[in-house]
Amino acid sequence: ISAQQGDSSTQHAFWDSQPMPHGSRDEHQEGPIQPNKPAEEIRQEPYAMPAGFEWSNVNVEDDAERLELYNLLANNYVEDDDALFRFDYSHEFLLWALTPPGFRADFLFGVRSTSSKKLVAFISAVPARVKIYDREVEVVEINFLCIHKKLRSKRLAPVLIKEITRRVNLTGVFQAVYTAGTVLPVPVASCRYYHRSLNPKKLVSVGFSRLGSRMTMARLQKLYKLPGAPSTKGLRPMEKKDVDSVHTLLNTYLEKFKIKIIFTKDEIAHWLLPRKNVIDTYVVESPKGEITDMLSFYHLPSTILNQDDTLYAAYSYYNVATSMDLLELMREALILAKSKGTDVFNALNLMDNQSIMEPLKFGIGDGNLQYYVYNWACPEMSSDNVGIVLL
Ligand code: NHW
Repeated sequence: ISAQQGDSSTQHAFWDSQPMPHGSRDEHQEGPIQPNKPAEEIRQEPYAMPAGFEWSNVNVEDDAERLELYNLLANNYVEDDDALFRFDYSHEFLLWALTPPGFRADFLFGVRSTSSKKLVAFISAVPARVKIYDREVEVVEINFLCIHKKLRSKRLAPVLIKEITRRVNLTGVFQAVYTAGTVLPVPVASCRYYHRSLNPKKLVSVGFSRLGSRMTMARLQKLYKLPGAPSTKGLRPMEKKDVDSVHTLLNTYLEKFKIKIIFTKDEIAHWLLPRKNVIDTYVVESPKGEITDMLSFYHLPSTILNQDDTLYAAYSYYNVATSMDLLELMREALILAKSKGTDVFNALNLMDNQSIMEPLKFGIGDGNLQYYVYNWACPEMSSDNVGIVLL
């Protein structure tokens, strides 16, 4: 799924007022665009809401409040350009995505109607540490910005963004990373989604892919056929006892990219230990008991809007191959995803992924995913320098 593309040369009443590079990224000195402010210089009161609306933290660990968030997103979050599909983040997924080590209740909030108390908007921030070129920076990852369809184009999004910036700044953090399908001032990198059919018959029937003029369904199914089970010796689901090894393996691999997360061990446990229908991580254990490789993918289904059906999609997350080719490792990921009922496997052309796309029969998607760093100047980079996957 890709949201619509914007144009970086257009006027942005809100974004042009923000500490983002304007014009070319390369004209700026590397580092913060606006210097950090002491707490007493940061606005203490929440931004004003339009009459009839109020701020509200959303406690995602509470089943009833999480259901409200689930419903807001399931009905109003990201759709593809043709409005055929809409992301359907599951309850368990939202819990996983929004409660990593160090998460804060006041960074997960939205807007309610004062009279009905209905949740009509949301935004989230979770803490992380990233390295951008040679500098390590405390950041938040911003995600799940959503405004109810009936309240669109009323300039509510800038208020949510200013409010989350204020709350994050009050904790001494002045940078953020986020991704979007839209071009805003100014991306640090631009990645492309690729899609690998696992269930071509369903993908054609729901309009995700088309049968070419000289293609038959039988030939298409043959083209995308995969073995029923992986064949790599020592490949097994990641367990708690693997956290230290995976921590070393992944952080070491990520060193070579120009922007990457620096994971703590607790974060490795949170983000990678398997959770059913949310995140799958497999490791390869050598006969000597060493963890030599890892693969991971997360489960993000989409509602098929004109039919009462769900498209089951898996998204490539973090993969490290040292004892085998990345290509062979990713083939195992496809086989595992397929065995779990996935219809399509999606991957961005970041890290070393570009090399596996063609041989593993991925097709290029339409539209880019833009990467942003708030309040940070640095040169733009190509997608193969990106070592961060956001959800
Ligand atoms: S990207 C997914 C965003 N969500 C969706 O696409 C869901 C469906 N759409 C909606 O709910 C992943 C609405 O259309 C939204 C905009 C809410 C998108 N990022 O209220 P107005 C994320 O969650 C600008 C940033 O009238 P609306 C990442 C737009 O350019 N800005 O629009 C989120 C315009 O500004 P401009 C976006 O349609 C990162 C203004 O909003 C944007 O009713 C957030 C119009 O506002 C987007 N995806 O609501 C930034 N989409 O200057 C975090 C539109 O052009 C920054 N806009 O006039 C860092 C903060 C923390 C810093 C801490 C130090």
